[in-house]
Amino acid sequence: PKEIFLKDYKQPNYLFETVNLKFTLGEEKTIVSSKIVVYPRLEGSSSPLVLDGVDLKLISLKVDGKELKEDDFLVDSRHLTLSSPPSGKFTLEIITEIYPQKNTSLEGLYKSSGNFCTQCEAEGFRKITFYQDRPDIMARYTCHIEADKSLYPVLLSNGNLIEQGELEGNKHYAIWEDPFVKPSYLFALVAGQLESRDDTFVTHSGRKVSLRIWTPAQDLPKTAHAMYSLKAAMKWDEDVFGLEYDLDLFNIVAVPDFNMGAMENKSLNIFNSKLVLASPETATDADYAAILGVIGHEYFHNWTGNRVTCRDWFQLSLKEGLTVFRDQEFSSDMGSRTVKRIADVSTLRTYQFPQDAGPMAHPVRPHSYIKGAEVVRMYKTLLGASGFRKGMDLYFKRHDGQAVTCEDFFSAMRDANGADMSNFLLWYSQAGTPRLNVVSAYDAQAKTFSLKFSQEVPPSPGQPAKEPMFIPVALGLLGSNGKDMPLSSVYHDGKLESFANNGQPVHTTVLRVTKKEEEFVFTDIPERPVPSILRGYSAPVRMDSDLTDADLYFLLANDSDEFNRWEAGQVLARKLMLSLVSDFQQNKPLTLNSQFLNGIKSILCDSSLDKEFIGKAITLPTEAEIMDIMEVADPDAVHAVRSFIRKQLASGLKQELLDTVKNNRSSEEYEFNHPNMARRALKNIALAYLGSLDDPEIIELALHEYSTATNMTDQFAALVALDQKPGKTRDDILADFYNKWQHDFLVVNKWLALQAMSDVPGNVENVRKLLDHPAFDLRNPNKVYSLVGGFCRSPVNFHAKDGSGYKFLGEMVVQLDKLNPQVASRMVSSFSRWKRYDETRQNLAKAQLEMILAANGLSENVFEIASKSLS
Ligand code: DPP
Ligand code: ZN
Repeated sequence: PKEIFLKDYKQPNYLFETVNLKFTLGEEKTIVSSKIVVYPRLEGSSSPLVLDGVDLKLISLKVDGKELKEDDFLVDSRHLTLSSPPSGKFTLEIITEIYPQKNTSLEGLYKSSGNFCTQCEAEGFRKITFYQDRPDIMARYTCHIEADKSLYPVLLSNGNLIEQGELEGNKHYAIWEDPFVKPSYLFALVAGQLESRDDTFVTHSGRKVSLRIWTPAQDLPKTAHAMYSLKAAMKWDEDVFGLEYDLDLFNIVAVPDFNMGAMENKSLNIFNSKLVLASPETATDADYAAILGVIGHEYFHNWTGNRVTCRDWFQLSLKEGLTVFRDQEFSSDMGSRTVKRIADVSTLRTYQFPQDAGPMAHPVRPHSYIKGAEVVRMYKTLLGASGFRKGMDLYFKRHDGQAVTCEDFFSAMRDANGADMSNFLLWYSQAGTPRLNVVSAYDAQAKTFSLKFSQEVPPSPGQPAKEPMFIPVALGLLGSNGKDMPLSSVYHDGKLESFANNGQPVHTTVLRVTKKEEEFVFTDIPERPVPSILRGYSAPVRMDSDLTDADLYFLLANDSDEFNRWEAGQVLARKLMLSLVSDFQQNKPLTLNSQFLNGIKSILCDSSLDKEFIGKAITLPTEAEIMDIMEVADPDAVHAVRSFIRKQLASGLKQELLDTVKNNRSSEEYEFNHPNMARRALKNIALAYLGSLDDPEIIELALHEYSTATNMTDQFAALVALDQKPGKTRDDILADFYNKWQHDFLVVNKWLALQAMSDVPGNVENVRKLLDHPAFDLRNPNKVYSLVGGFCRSPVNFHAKDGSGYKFLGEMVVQLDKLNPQVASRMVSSFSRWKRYDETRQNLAKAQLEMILAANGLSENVFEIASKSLS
């Protein structure tokens, strides 16, 4: 396979005006008839028309009503080429046969648990019919579906239902028409035995929209939270961005077999059931929060993705970065902004930064979701909320109905604000995480405080040398009383800028760091301040500074920016963990300094703080985060050290943790609201700490919490606490949990994941046994993500020095690739960081990658990741 580059983009020679699809859904095969009105982009030009098509059986091909002769076209395994189509506008009619029942890739049209559904992003439509399957081909669609009435009573597609009726032989049909132009990746079809939860939403301008969430009948009671989330999202997008829904009907369908989380098909979102179905008894607070965020995300795509779409797949961040940012903001407004920011930054550090530093490093363009959202956030940081809104308004005004690029988004932001954002676009093209170093100096005589920034972007594959980036640094200065000092002015670039704000004191400012090295000197600073730098994590960089431990403890106790309070604790924890890792590697005894324990204690016992924030602030950085900042990642040492600190904190703060558990139990009914969730979160983090102790009293406590829990959040947390120690109690409780919940596949997936992620020595054998458990099925992505994906997240077992973990993953990837290349390629990416480990592990992982690459009939998805990882 040949790699495709952004610079190779060419406008299509032919455009499509209308697309009429007809599906005859059957048990053996499905017939797809497609009638497309085609015209050349440039009048009078003639060139071959090349259509994409994979795994299709061509039955008939007509141009302007006439069947084409064999010499007039060419079909190979990926394309259908018409060598000399008519020179003007013409009608192309194609009939193909497909086999959705045999489609285990879950791309294109497939059958899942008895129902038909589609997944077309990015290139699934070419598995349905021959088409120019690229996002810059936007057309108006109708979709006619014909199927057995008893097996498939519900027939759905995009847009409005314009006709339906009965047919002979117990069949029926429905015709859907989508008035908006769309690219093929947003096409969707669903047919099956489904029922809906119905509601309505009246838009700002008075349009009454029918909302329907479709699931098998028995799951309907579990869709209440999804409906609540949808209505909240619709309201929020009107309030914050002035964006209204544009049709009279909005459908969501939940399916159990789905490669990703969800898909924003125009007016017919298709979701992984995991992100729709919830009840207090079966879903945790984290599930509820994820549902809120993803329902919002897919809904927000209606404007950012669907009305304005991507020109090509290198522009993925145009819709994903922007829409992830929008869903983050939505969740922040619905809960705690600081806690949401902390959670998002942790994700960035655990998943994105490691990738940025490895062979799979790529810039925001083509396809980094989370970093793309950080880039959008920086526009808002630089332009302010109202400037950002102006930019969004201009973006829609200019590009509604178009397929555009990241530069178009940038231009709208810049032009709407007349802003100078010179090298900001580098965020889209330069891969790697910038390093920002800060050195401070106080001049008591001149009463100035200087901050010297220097930045560097590490080399990445194909990009050996980098330019300096445009880094917005939000900053405040704390006085010795712990309060923010008012900022009056700063010298920079030979100019004195004052922070005038209509006579109001300014406490946080945003510095624009754009050069390799540059200095900012604050004036009128009466005493040496402690700087709070990168407030709210204003740019996705790795920052080093000359802040002392004392400064960090001071920020942890006092910073008015809650994010940086948390961050100060994390920096301290990272330093501590790295130094203990080095002790561990030198066989020195490990000890925990009392200052750290006291810092955690004072946060834990500070009743003025938000409980969810406390939970975050007493949680140590993940093992993946620490491995990412080590010269050579040492999973055993990192795991030993993190477990050691957890245990020390648990024994040193046992009473405080016990009190936290007792004082935060809830007796009332489950509610999804911030205070209740925060209380559960804190209680359960305390319980998890306690679970690290070898203490019969704690086992009693956890068993008590388990048996008295009235919701899944509390029940699962108790299970997690008990899962930490191998033995009979653990085995019994895991068996009990399965017996209770075996009828509910979403709960069973939690049970699989918990066991897969376990640090119990030699766990690979248990995981292998679970492959044969009736609860497991290699064809269901969620189960694979739980069991195989979960296993790869356990540093000790996945990276076991005997190679057993790598061998397991190698075998799984080869098996999975035959069924579902997308799922297999997600799994293989756990190998992509193999060079970060010691030589023994490197050789073991490399051998598995080579074994995978040597496998017969390897998919392109897996080939790409495995070969890039090795290069
Ligand atoms: N476009 C899809 C989404 O935004 C891909 N997972 O969720
Ligand atoms: Zn998305």
